[in-house]
Amino acid sequence: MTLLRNVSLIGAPTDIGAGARGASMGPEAIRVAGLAEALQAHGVDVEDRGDLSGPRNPWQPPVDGYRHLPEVVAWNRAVHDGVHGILKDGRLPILLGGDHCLGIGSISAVARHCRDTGKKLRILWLDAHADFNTSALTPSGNIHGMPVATLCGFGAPDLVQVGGFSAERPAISPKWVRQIGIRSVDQGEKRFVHEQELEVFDMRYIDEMGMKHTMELALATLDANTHLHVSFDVDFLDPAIAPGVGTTVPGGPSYREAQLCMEMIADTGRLASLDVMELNPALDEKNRTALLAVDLIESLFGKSTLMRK
Ligand code: 4U7
Ligand code: MN
Ligand code: MN
Ligand code: MN
Repeated sequence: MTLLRNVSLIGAPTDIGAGARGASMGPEAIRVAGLAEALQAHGVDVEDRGDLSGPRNPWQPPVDGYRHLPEVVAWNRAVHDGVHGILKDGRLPILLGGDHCLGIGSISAVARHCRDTGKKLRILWLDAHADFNTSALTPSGNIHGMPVATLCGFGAPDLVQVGGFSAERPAISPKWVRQIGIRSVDQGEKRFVHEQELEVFDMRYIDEMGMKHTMELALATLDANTHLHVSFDVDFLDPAIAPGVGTTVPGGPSYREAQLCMEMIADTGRLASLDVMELNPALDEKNRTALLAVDLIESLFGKSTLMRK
């Protein structure tokens, strides 16, 4: 296995794009749950670059279909620069969110890095939601429901342009994305997902075909030149095991299904960047969701492979 063994943590303590307050406390909760120590115990070199900073959450209603657009832009520029700096140093960034609007900054940095280094980019989007809304489609105006569409060029120009991209030359193509665990998609959003031919392995698919088959398909086209980015929205998990998120949707992957998902990603040896998003300690119980996230991230870095050998 050629897993990158040099990891840099970077926190983005904000809930600027979310519909509930509290994801701003996510980075510290993950640190308290022992992420750095757990990865170090598996032989990973871990550096913590601390937290980025940005505007406070003014908690205002949407303007032209977006809540807090200027603040979301500022945070995403900071995340882009932070993540891009880590990649340039040859390390694997783990973005500690923060809400999922920050996937725009993180993945635009990864896309820029892949373009500059001639790597093929694959994005696994682990989430209960497709996050494919636009300002015209959104029922809430919350930008954490828009990052995938924005990265594909369908979003506010200031966000589409993070990382030097444009609507004509967006950061990513829908073809590079595999969504897993999806079970809540808004009506207009659903039409747009089909129109753009996003590859979605929803919960119905996982129920019928199993997580093993799902992950085999989702990981099928990786090769030695692939940069694999995982964007892990903690609401991917069933709320019975992961209550500490702002947007729970019942019927998510069980503990073992989630572990298998992470283990199969680890087995590819291609993981090169990671987002851990939407953890909301204000809604958690004794940090159990953060502890579970750490447990799953350990599997993503090969914990169970190590146990087998
Ligand atoms: B998350 C929602 F309407 N689709 O757009 C919206 F249901 O990052 C939820 O995946 C978005 O947690 C959830 O507001 C965004 C809603
Ligand atoms: Mn979600
Ligand atoms: Mn999400
Ligand atoms: Mn959420």
